[in-house]
Amino acid sequence: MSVPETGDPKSTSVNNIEAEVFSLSASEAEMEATAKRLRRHIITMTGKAGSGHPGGSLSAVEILTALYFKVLRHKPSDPQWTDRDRFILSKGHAAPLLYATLAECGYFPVAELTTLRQMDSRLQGHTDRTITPGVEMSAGALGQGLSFGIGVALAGRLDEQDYRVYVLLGDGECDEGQVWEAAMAAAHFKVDNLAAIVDNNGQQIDGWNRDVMNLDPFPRKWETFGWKVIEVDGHSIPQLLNAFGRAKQVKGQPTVIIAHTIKGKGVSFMENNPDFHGTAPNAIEVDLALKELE
Ligand SMILES: Cc1ncc(C[n+]2csc(CCOP(=O)(O)OP(=O)(O)O)c2C)c(N)n1
Repeated sequence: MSVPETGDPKSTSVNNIEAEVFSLSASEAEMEATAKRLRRHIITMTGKAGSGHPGGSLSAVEILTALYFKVLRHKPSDPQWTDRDRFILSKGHAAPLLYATLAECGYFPVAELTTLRQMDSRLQGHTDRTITPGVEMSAGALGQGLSFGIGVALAGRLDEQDYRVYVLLGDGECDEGQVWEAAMAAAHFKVDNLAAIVDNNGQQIDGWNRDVMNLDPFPRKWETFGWKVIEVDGHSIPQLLNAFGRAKQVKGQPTVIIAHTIKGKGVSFMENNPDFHGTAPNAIEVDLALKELE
């Protein structure tokens, strides 16, 4: 068994890294265990930093677990590998989740996670592709990732490469006009090597989307923009894996997976609580959360 040079062997051993190309053999039980570790990392990292975005990181844990531990073709020892599938985090404030996932895969040591948001750390509050191994797009200004992903997908088509592109959007982010311009373009150009995933937790920075700017009827909007729509329970790894498999079969149009999730999922006092959108847990809350995540 070979573990990527940059990784922490203890944290990656359960993920069964057999070869240079990241293992696709993680079992459902291993992925559930990984998801719980990711949640613990998110709590620990944001708690230590005293700032950050735990709510929208916790809601997308299973989405990233399914992608990074089963679906994506990627190589943690070579983040720029030309043939890699591309994962683009458009909702860049969920950086703690992406960093935790990349560390668990072995892109950099798990110990580095506690440097979140420190001066000179590679792990800043929002993603920066120039400093963090495995990060594909610098993000934080919402609304841009789908456009970026279409460009990456079209480049792959022009270069006759068979990689696939996955873009994770927030549902509140879909209040941004640029998302719909991108949605039109992806359908027009029949970008079928791209799948968008919406972390549909119903909330954004100020509360419920339906009160801030209602997106309903959300699936129908995507459909009428020319997308294949798949709806799943975004906390069910089997449902997510099934959706990613179905998306690969879709030809001639892009696919959106609307993943129904709960903001703050896994920590009782954070669930559906917009107070934890952009506020870190304090020391007492960290202890309580970690107990719930044992
Ligand atoms: C262009 C832009 N406008 C405003 C913000 C401030 N902001 C940060 S997160 C957020 C809410 C995003 O909601 P959603 O996409 O649903 O994220 P989630 O609930 O999944 O964390 C807002 C408005 C921003 N980052 N970028």
